[in-house]
Amino acid sequence: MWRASVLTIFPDIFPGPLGASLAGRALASGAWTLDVVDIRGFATDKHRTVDDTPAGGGPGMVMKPNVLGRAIDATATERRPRLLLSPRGTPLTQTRVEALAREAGLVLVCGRFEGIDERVIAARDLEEVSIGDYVLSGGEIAAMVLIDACVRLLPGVMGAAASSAEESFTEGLLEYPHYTRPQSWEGRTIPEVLLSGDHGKIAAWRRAEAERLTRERRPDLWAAFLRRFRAGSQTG
Ligand code: JD8
Repeated sequence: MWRASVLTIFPDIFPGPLGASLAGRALASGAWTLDVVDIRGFATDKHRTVDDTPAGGGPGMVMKPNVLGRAIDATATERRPRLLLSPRGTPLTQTRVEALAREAGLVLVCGRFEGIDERVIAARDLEEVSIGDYVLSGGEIAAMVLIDACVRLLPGVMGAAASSAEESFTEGLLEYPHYTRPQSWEGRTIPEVLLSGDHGKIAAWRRAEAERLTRERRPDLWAAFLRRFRAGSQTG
């Protein structure tokens, strides 16, 4: 069973959104397990201190290496990637998520404050990953994002319908627009072609819309798609 171990000074915020909907049902059904480790439990002083002032001076506080090191050592981390959520990490991609979902699970270290002491990263061989180029106040929400992305890919978690739709994003295009009843809402109607019953025409329209949206909104993805399309059409 896929196992996520999360090391955090805010254990109470888990499972949070991971306890609802698809991930929550999969958690309840035993498709994955979550074990939350309270880093503060490995502090040794009366005030259970986990942070200290930065060496060399500067703003904020830094997570202490000894406390965090003990928390990692108390977690059975063998056979699982040990990741540190960090804005300076390698950007997470769907391809990486697919690989992580095939592992036995993950050990996720969530920093707070200005970050964690650099020596823990080296000593416990933590791989830094980022969920995107914006600044969060800690690693917890990033860990939830990563877990959610992995859990929905676990065998039996998602329906067959959703899994086949997955292939289209892996193909590198944005999703086509979706509609449902009523046929007319606030004067806006569902595109005629979707009501035609012509499945060939519907598939072609959706494909054209996916390509248009990708071209308009994500020139980076569109350029990558065109490169693959050109490379792919040379070999068949
Ligand atoms: C972990 C502390 C805040 C980060 C000073 C105060 C991931 N994509 C991402 N953006 N931000 C994070 C992230 C931010 C974190 C921590 C992850 C721990 N902070 C710090 C450095 C600059 N602030 C993230 N994954």
